[in-house]
Amino acid sequence: MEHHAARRPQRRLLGVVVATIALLLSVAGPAAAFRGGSVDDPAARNPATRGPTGKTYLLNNGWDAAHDTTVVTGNHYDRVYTGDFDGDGRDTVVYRRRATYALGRCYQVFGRANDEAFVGDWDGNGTDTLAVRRGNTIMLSNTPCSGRADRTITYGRVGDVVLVGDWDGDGKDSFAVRRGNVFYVKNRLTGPPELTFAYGRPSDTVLVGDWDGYGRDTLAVRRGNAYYVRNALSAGPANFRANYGRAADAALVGDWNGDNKDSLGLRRRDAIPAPRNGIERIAAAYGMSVRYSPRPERCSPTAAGCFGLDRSYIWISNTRMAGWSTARKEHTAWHEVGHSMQYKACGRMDLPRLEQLANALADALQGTTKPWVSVTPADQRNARTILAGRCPF
Ligand SMILES: [Ca+2]
Ligand SMILES: [Ca+2]
Ligand SMILES: [Ca+2]
Ligand SMILES: [Ca+2]
Repeated sequence: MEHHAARRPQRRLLGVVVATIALLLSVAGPAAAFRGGSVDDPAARNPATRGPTGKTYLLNNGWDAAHDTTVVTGNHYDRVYTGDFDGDGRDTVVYRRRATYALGRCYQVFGRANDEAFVGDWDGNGTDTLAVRRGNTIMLSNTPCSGRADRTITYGRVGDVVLVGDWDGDGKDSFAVRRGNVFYVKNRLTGPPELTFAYGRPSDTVLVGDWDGYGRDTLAVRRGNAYYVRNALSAGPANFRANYGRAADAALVGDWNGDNKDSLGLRRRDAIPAPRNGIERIAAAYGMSVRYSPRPERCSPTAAGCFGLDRSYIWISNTRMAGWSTARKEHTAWHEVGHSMQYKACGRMDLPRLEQLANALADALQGTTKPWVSVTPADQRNARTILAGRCPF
């Protein structure tokens, strides 16, 4: 279709993932690191316990039911962002490991592992760059691939949900704070909010995008697989509703084809067969399935179960587990889930006391009071830090 809006001097946009339910939100508090820029799912603000999984991204340039592009990137447990990091007018999906961001043109090291990260075009030059938030301080970079912040500002309150968008269409992104279903929008990086309005419900997932291509970002809310899109920053009915994907998909926002209109992308995990036992149910609750190995040495000479970043399943040896109690087998499944949380929280697997910490996580997830053999109080403390969405190392 002919595109009639003047081409904006840039593209903003980003959006990050997050999905599903948060059983453990109560331990998360406001702390955790990661909702990223323009998508906020209140049920999934803790990146370690309920961050989405999958490495397949279905990008749709319109609002029909069929996606236009399939992208596979990163591993199943990476945290991802979207943005136009090379300034070609198209957004791409990039992943983050610890404080390193794989932006395509470079691996940018910026901020710290527990920082919340945002993507935006802060200076309006057409290229998105990163910002990180620590407490109520935001450090902005306008220099692609640089590890140094160009500007530091104080913004909102610790624990606020911060969104990014070009609210006034001047080509520069700025922030908004979400408190419940009230949005406080600023078009400059400092000063009081210029616009305050209510939209949707506090429990809604909110997405930010320039849906109509007129240059201004507005909101959409998601309920299940229904998206209610509004083209004005004000209370009022949705301009349109679209159904897309599955409720279990995590949503991303971007202008994938460079037509100046933002649309949806979905992060889809691999299919999980219907669980047939306790181990499979535990895995499924965290986006994984279970495969069985006839040989006990399948993963390593000592491994009973096996977790890998390159796979969306737990590998378990029935041979090795023969004669084990159900509780011990299920502990193994929780242990492997613990490994996925270690990675989500820390972005790496070469952590101190990796196996003992996974056992401490398994204990905590099961609500066990008696620690698993060789789990120390320090392991338990580190497990609590991970369950709160932060890396303890
Ligand atoms: Ca691009
Ligand atoms: Ca820029
Ligand atoms: Ca702006
Ligand atoms: Ca587009």
